[in-house]
Amino acid sequence: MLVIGERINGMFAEVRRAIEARDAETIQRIARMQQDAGANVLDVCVGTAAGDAGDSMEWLVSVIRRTTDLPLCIDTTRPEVMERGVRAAGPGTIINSAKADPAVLSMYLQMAQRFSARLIVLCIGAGGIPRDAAGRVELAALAVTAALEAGFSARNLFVDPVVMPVNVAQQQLPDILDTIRQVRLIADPAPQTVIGLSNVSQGTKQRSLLNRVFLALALEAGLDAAIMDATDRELMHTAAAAEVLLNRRLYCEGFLDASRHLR
Ligand code: THG
Repeated sequence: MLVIGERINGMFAEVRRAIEARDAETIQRIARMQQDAGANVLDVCVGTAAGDAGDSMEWLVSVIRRTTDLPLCIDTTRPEVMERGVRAAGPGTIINSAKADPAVLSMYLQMAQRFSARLIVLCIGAGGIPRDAAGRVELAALAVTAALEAGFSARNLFVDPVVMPVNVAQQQLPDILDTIRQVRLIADPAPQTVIGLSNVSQGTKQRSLLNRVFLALALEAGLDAAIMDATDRELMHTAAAAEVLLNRRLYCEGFLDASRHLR
């Protein structure tokens, strides 16, 4: 699976302070820590940090770029902030994210093509987040159609079913797993799937346990990528073990010890 490290996000107080103080060392330390833990991509989100979000995004990306070559996942709802981040990050970047609304989608597909980027599409339409799997898959199909019509390979599209916290919308979690299962049937080649894993445990006490189990369930459903806490060793070991047990990765003695080096 593709592990997208979630920690460079202004949602975390330490990161917000580092952005506001233009403290490059703190950001670079968090970037290297996630890379060393096995992250394949780093999510980059300014969050609610004070100041101009575009300036902050460009600063974050340039600071991370000086310490690692990992692809970045530029996380913002604002197109002008997105463009500055994607431009600074270089090719292979993931645009995070577009809603499944035709006008928005078309604008982001063009941006992705202009910068040779991949694109995450959220299963959020004009009517918000659909309540069931069928509604989410319908939005995913709309996004895939728009991508193919624009000449954008479905392989470079990530569908995000939008994970809700278990204490807010428990009944939607099976629908999210069903969406992951069904998205691969939309087209051949199929779009990929991605989730914001930590959403599932927000506001709960057993965060790591809930994250681990939901990741194993989502991998069984066919998940390709997750924005997650790569520095949670138990979580990373769960991913490795689940991939072995699903025959996605070769079993060998000591695979848990070696799991950091296998991805
Ligand atoms: N889909 C996509 N992108 C996303 C999400 C998604 N980006 C943001 C988010 N969801 C994924 N990243 C995080 C990062 C942190 C947390 C959850 C998801 C988190 N933060 C602590 C909290 O809220 O309790 C912050 C605690 C602190 O302040 O230290 O849990 O779904 N495409």
